[in-house]
Amino acid sequence: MTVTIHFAAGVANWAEYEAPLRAALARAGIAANLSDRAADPAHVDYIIFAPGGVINDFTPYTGCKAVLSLWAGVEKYINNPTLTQPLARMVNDELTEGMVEYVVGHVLRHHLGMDAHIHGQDGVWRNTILPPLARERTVAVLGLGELGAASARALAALNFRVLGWSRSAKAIEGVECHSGDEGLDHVLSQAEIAVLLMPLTAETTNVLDARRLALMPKGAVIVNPGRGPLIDDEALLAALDSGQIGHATLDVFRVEPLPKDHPYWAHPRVTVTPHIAADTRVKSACEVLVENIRRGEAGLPLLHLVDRTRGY
Ligand code: NDP
Ligand code: OXD
Repeated sequence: MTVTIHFAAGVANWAEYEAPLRAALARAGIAANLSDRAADPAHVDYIIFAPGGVINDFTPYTGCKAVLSLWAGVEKYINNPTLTQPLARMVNDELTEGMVEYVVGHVLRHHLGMDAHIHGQDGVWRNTILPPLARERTVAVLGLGELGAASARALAALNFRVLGWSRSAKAIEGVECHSGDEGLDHVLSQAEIAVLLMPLTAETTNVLDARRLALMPKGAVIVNPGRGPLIDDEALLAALDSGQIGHATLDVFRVEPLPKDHPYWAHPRVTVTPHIAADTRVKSACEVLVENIRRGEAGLPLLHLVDRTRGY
């Protein structure tokens, strides 16, 4: 039996993915008709997809057993009314490792006050302002899913006092977990550094608004590798200007690439990283895609299915 797979995740991705995907399918013993062009949509068994991919209307894909996303975040197409097939998002160890490294790196930068030494080599021996130990620093991780939980654990392993926040209640060793609206206010009011790792949904849009930014300790730092619209940009800029927020390290934005004239680029208290916090790495992504195809063909539940009622 040959499965038909339509790779609809863009030309650049096809160039990178074709060979490793064919190799992973062969390793799994799956005979596949894999193409970036679907001759007959009705006969496609699986669609591999990414934002900016070539399909907007999934209706003709009447036999499609699943849409497999190359991205972890699915907000750009979860609300496409024609996408009724099971939708699996990308989760894999390398994606998680990349995010943990980004989060730990940027949290340590702010915790240790590295900028003062990197940018301040002016011949003055300033040895009086020392960072506290990590155990004396409170870091909040908002979103305790695949990426947030792993990041929270890594920060806890470095001895940070880690507060976590998620939609449903969680128990993670070394992390003080909270949920619900009151939980968020409680967490933010103590967060010297807050890391945002929620998905973008109707509920999480502008979750960091002016009121919540004002709850944070003065000079607090935001690290956002989640999604741009989690933060009210106007409110953040005002909070940065007033010093209420000491710095924001932002990887994701409402419009990407971030427009050249956006105030974030020139703001002295903002670090822009160009949506590079955690890349989907081809080899490990292919393993997950192929495992899901194997499961689909074996009648087993697919991994990492998106729950459309939750929106992520
Ligand atoms: P998960 O779905 O595994 O985790 C999401 C977490 O957010 C869960 O803990 C969930 O709560 C929580 N959450 C969702 N809605 C709410 C809410 N309304 N209130 C409180 N908590 C909420 O996602 P991942 O960890 O895999 O990824 C998180 C996001 O990271 C992605 O959606 C994407 O936007 C972003 N991302 C960014 C990348 C980058 O390079 N910048 C790379 C990859 C992902 P609960 O546990 O209760 O469900
Ligand atoms: C993703 C991302 O969602 O890269 O995978 O942001």
